[in-house]
Amino acid sequence: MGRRILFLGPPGGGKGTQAKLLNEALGVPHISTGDMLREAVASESELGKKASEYMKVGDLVPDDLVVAMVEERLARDDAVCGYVLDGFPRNVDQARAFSNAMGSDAIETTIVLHVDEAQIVERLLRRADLEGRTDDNEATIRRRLEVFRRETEPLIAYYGDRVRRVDGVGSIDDIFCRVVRELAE
Ligand code: B4P
Repeated sequence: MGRRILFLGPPGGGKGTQAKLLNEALGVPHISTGDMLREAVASESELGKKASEYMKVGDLVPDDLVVAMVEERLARDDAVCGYVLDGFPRNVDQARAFSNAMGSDAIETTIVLHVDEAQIVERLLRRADLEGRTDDNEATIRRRLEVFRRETEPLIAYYGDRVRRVDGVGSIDDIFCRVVRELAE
């Protein structure tokens, strides 16, 4: 099983949830650009100030900022044996920049989680109640879904035969079993 894995899916599709489980199972770092950007916003760094204006309306943060952030993270020792990427690359330009910087096999397997739109909105509104994330309101969720369809879905064709499709509806444990099964094949 390769250890350079990308989770791709709509907002609320369970990428972060499944990527964390896989990172524990494989012992390679979980690299979530969403988490990294939220930390930058919370610390009010220069990157955070720039990212915040895009994130609060549900748009993607500019590619150059995100690509530089990921390259810096992957230069750390713990990523030498692999990584679980969550939310990056988010569009074809980021994927090309990543491949140019890290090599064409920098992603061995892409797991695509499928969840219908009604369930996504329900999950994210529930998270809004629990965690208070400012981008989990209905207008921003709709915008993030639109951005996903336009910018991120084309990555499924881009990664071609490296893609494994997984049904993202059900219990978290059941979905994780499906992910592990796909990676084992
Ligand atoms: P992300 O942090 O990636 O946010 P997300 O798409 O909502 O996914 P997340 O991982 O948090 O949620 P998950 O599906 O696991 O991005 C946030 C913003 O950051 C973007 O809009 C963008 O502005 C910016 N950004 C991030 N990466 C970028 C990049 N590369 N380029 C440019 N901009 C970037 O889970 C959602 C909820 O569902 C959770 O509450 C979870 O508990 C629940 N859930 C999970 N599995 C479930 C299940 N099986 N059943 C029921 N609920 C479940």
